Amino acid sequence: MNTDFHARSFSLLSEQLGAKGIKAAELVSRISAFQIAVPSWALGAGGTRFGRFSIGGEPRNLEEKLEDIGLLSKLTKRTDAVSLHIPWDIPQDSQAVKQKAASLGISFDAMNSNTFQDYGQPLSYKMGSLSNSDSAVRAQAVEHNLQVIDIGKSLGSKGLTVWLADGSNFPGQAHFRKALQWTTESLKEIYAEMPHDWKLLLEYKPYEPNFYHTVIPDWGTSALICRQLGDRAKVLVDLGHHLPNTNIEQIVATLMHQNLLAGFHFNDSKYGDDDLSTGSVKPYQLFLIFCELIGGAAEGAQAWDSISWMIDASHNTKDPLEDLIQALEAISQAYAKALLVDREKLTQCQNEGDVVGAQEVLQEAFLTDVRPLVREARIQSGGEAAPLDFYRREKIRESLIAKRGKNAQASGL
Ligand code: AFD
Ligand code: MN
Ligand code: MN
Repeated sequence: MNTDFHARSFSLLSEQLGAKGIKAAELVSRISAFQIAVPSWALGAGGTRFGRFSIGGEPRNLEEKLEDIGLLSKLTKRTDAVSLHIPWDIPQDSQAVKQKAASLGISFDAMNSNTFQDYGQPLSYKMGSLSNSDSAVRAQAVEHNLQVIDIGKSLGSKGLTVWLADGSNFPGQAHFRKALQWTTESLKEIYAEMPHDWKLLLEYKPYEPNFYHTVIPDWGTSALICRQLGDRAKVLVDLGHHLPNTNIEQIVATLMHQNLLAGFHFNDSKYGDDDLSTGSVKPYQLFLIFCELIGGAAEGAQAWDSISWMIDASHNTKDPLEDLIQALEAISQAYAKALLVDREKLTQCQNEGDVVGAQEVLQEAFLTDVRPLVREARIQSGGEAAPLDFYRREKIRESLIAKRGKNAQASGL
């Protein structure tokens, strides 16, 4: 990136924004402060049930995953936390892992439990976990979540994300109400043991891996359960966990209205839980979600700092680190654009029924090229002006392959 080009584009944009009474310096500091956690499982090539294509140089263990996130943090200055998945990321020595992470400027975001696979535990989760009709399986799944909390406590995490694959594939297979009741009772046991400075992020998903029903299929069911657990249980919105054309920005507004938004798993999709790079398919939707977040926080619906931000994407085709560089950029751009919305004018248009005017307010912000702001935030924080160019110019993937091997498999199941 030509620094002179950046200086000129940043100064021109600052002037344009200044003419609207917007201080570029303030935007830059808000963008710099906005950090997004990276999931440990996104650092290796993803896969589908139709196969997985290794990228080479993937992390082989938790320490190497932390190194990759440390690199992302150094280049982009947009991430300072990792979200672990247990049992994929069981630390052999928690203190050593914590020290390694601290040396890289990485903290531990919410922990993710896993009762959607069998990994040698005594009782199978094939017919469900927290919702299983066998109380012994439910007890085992509760115990697993408590173990995940214990590991999280040793690392300094303050959150437990629960996503359940529980559901059924055929009509008649499950008892809808009993499955929901057992799930709620099991979550109550987990919640009761959770430290008082932790929060439970309850994730919903309409289908997959079960294709007839999922016990927690939507934001409403998650909210109903959270209400029965307590005020530190809130709803986690994974962008890919909605049926096509769902109005996600409305869900975000509704949850904030009840102070029930736990946070996000950012990704993008065309059809289902495709786990594509955030912002690669529906950037306008991502912008509209940030409009609700910024408006909701500004109007006191829910505090910005009470919301967790994390990417949850992983797929077969991109270099995982390049994918994450693009995702972090897209999230920062959507956030920056949403900060430009003239909310006073928007409210006036809404009150006056000026539909065209309201769209103009949103489009004015969305169509502003905010890359100079995001780049300035990166540079001022000591990051690279153009992280992707740097990553390729310095042949970082090639050096990871040389160090870790061509077909290293990310640790995980
Ligand atoms: C899968 C699920 C869900 C969960 C993630 C990590 O769909 O998004 O958050 O695995 O457990 O992507
Ligand atoms: Mn998710
Ligand atoms: Mn998912």
